[in-house]
Amino acid sequence: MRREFERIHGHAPEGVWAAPGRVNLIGEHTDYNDGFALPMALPQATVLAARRRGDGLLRLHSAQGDGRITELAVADLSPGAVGGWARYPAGVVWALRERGLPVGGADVHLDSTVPTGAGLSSSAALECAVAVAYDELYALGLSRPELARVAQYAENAFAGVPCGVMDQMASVCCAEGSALHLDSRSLEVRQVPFDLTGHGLRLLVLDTRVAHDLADGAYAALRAGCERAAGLLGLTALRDLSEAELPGALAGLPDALAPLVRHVVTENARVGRAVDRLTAGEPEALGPLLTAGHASLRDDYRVSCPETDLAVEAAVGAGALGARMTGGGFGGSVIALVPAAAAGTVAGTVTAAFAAAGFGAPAVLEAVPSAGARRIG
Ligand code: GAF
Repeated sequence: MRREFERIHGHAPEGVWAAPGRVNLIGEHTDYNDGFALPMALPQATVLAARRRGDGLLRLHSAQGDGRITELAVADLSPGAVGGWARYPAGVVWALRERGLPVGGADVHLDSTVPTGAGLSSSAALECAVAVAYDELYALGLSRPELARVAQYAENAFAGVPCGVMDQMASVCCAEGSALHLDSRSLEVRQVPFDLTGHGLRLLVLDTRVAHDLADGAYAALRAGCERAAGLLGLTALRDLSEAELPGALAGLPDALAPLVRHVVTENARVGRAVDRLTAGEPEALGPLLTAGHASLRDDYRVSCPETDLAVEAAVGAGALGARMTGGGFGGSVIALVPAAAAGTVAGTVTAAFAAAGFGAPAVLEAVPSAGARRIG
């Protein structure tokens, strides 16, 4: 990264930072309902080398870009003014300034191993890499939740994607060897040890290669539906509805909203059960919770697609303890918790099932609970 930075920008960087992508074990579409989630960071990350500039220019280069440097005047950044991948890093610098923080320009070189459009939070990784680098370069002293909020604000208000805060919190707060129990209302987090190898398990990521795009209207419509339901129920957010209160609440809701509420409430409960199982040292007991979570996303929340449904069904049929889509949905990736000895069979069976259905071959990765955003050089 240092050599590439020097080649591109003509001088040495002040540092190199990394911010990971994530998979979410359970707790999907709960974050914007003030609810709970249990993500873990991936080894795949966005890496960023940077050096401050005194002239107020932000000069961005990406190894995944077209080779050109995107040059932007920090003082002129405004929502809608930047397109493509550069809107994420530029959005973070804009969001920091919106907070009244004294940030200026920088030379930046980026490289990423997080697959894009796979539901693995490549955009959050990009935002969080910029956020942690700027925090250190400009001595801002922001807390991890504050960095996540800045990155989320950049995505919401600058890039125009109405996401919740889970992906950014995962990227900045996760720790190696653990999943992150996140309360999206308070932004309190707890590291929950997730020892896969010690229990003879592996967590496969089956990327269906059906590109999902959170900027399209479906995510925003679901979010609006949840907010409307909370309003009708007289609640601040659906997080405030318990499983015991659910039947009564559902009876009074329009047919279009009831399944959304059922998903959110049961999903929050599944997060609690998953944390209990991990805390008890029984990671294999996550399996049925994952599969139940998928059924809820498929039947109630309706964000799965034929490829993710087939990956779950084939994985479980081939010996996975449980499987579910992860992330926003409408494509993207499935996670499958598998006994280590069955990993090859599960991956092979899913690939064969895709071929038989006429789908393109999925990409198979392994999820290893990894470190959150940090300086690496
Ligand atoms: C996407 C969003 F960015 C998250 O905030 C979250 O809502 C997730 O979809 C669904 O759980 O990753």
